[in-house]
Amino acid sequence: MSTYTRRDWMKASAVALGGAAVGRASRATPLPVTWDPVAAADSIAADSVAAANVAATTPDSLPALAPPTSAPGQARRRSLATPVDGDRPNRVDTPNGSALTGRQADDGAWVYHLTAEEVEHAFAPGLTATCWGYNGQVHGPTLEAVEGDRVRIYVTNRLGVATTVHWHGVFLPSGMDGVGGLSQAPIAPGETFLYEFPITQSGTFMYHSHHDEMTQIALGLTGMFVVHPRRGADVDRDVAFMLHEWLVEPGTSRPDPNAMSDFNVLTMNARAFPGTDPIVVGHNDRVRFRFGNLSPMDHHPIHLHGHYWTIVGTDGGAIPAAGRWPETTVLVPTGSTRTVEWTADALGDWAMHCHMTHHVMNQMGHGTPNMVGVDARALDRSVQPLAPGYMAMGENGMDEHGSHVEQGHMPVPENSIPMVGAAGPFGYITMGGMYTNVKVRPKPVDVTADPGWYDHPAGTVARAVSAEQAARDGVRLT
Ligand SMILES: [Cu+2]
Repeated sequence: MSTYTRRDWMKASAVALGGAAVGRASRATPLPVTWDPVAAADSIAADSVAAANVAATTPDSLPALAPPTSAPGQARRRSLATPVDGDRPNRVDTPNGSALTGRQADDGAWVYHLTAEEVEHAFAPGLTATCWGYNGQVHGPTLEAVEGDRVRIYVTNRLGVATTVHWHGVFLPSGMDGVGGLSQAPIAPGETFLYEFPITQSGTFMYHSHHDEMTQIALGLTGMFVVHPRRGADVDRDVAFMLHEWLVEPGTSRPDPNAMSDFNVLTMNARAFPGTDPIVVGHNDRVRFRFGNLSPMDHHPIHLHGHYWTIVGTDGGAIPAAGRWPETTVLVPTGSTRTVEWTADALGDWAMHCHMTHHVMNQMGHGTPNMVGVDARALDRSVQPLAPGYMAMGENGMDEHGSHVEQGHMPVPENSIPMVGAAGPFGYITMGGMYTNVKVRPKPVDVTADPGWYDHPAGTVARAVSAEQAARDGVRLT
């Protein structure tokens, strides 16, 4: 990534305008508007957009969701490929998502088309909801551009209400900034608006609705916006994650935008574990992870096991080398991006997750009484005649919930998933929500398919020991 100041941007814009002098006195310089967005938008009826050589980008189907298998070492291969639309090869993987790299118009501008619409979205097997997204997907596709591009982004509104799009972190003319009522008229249902601006920086940015944000962001109208530097060293893997939180009451089918604290579905690229695809990485690959957070209320400390990373950028740009530091956890504040880079030098299956423990739970009932340490058998016996199948949860913590559901001992409400996890190679993985597995494998590695669980070398797995074995090291087990 390169560092690009606002002054650089003004300079580049001035060059585009034919070399008008830019300096302190440049505030009066006209914005680099070389087109008439109002006239352009007026000329485009929503139904004629496809004919205007703009891609229709609704995917035919979302990537398949399959629950993990439990057998150790058993290969579990499913496609992790990210659907891409555009003229250029994409460089960023968006697990469980898609990418738009733009179509080049005759005048050299890169053309994108986003359609805001209602989407039936699967957070994980067994949990779907009616959300709002772009191009048939929650969240919208990752827009990829290159520093120096001129982008022309058509936004069609197929919602029943007005919307706008804000290009979060991107330098642009104020009138392209997408704040309904302030920067532009809201895009009415059925209308298509045109956003056009030069891209004069590189880094990790986002886009999201900026009209009735509370409702529209809560329902999913967000996406990542990645700008690659025109030149510079790159990494072997470049992966984008949008973090988000939702309230989907068990048995309901629409996220509740009024939630302020009791979120119960925590997602990476709009999937909750076990619905998240693992990230497959080649041994010793240089890897870049880009985290965006458009959760309504919460920050997320994202933690990777087995490695450390360096925090190299935010939505404000690249961090100078002298200001970088190593971490295993990066705090991604809401409304921010954080870009980290690391070397995948340790083979294995590594957890990556939000470290807020409630954020690695699925649809946890926060009204749950504290049953830890309580023997609930008598309670179960007295309630079961009234509610067959009733079982008090939580006397040993929450780890039993998912496995009880999986074994059929316990039902979950309609359209909900267990509070935790999925079967892993050694038993139950007691994590849900904002969790995924990072799988580092010897090269060459097929990063588009799940390689299954790691085959640990002999003697490298933690194990139970006898009192006799412990005694050899002077550890007395009585
Ligand atoms: Cu979190």
